[in-house]
Amino acid sequence: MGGRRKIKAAGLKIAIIASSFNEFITKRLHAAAREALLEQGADERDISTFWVPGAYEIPSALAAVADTGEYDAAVCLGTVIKGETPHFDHVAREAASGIARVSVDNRLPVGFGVITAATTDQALERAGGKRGNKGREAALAAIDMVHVVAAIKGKKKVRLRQSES
Ligand code: INI
Repeated sequence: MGGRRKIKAAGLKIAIIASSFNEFITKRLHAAAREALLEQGADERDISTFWVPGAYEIPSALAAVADTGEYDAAVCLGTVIKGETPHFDHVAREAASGIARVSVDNRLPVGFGVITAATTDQALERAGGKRGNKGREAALAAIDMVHVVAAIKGKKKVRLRQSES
């Protein structure tokens, strides 16, 4: 991800939904997502993590989170690896489309941090390796979207991005 404007997570209540399948990778996404939220000013007590069995279960947990009406944003984390099962395509598709649907239907800003990769090595590259960390990216996107939506509702003009480098 390129430059990032100053965004703030102070005062935001954020749910992280993470799937336990391929947990050794998703844990890295989770650590980076939490770190990004805290770095952006979120209070530890305002971050709740809910672990689900696999990526397929993320949308229903996200719907439950949305139903509470208590969260400003959510971050969805998971790792789907093609090598492991022929039903990779179903899991990856349902996770992605379910997350998008729940997010849009509930007007809940959600960061998408579900890795879909052909191999474990490719997944690790995206979980803190040479291709960054999808967990961090998703956390920053979620809080970014809280501010974008607020600006749209307030009809304010905002600069969405500014270069850091
Ligand atoms: N779940 C994942 O999160 N990642 C995977 O790679 C995966 N594969 O490959 O099977 C996976 N499957 C489990 C699925 O998400 C459900 O938990 C399971 O089908 C029970 O509903």
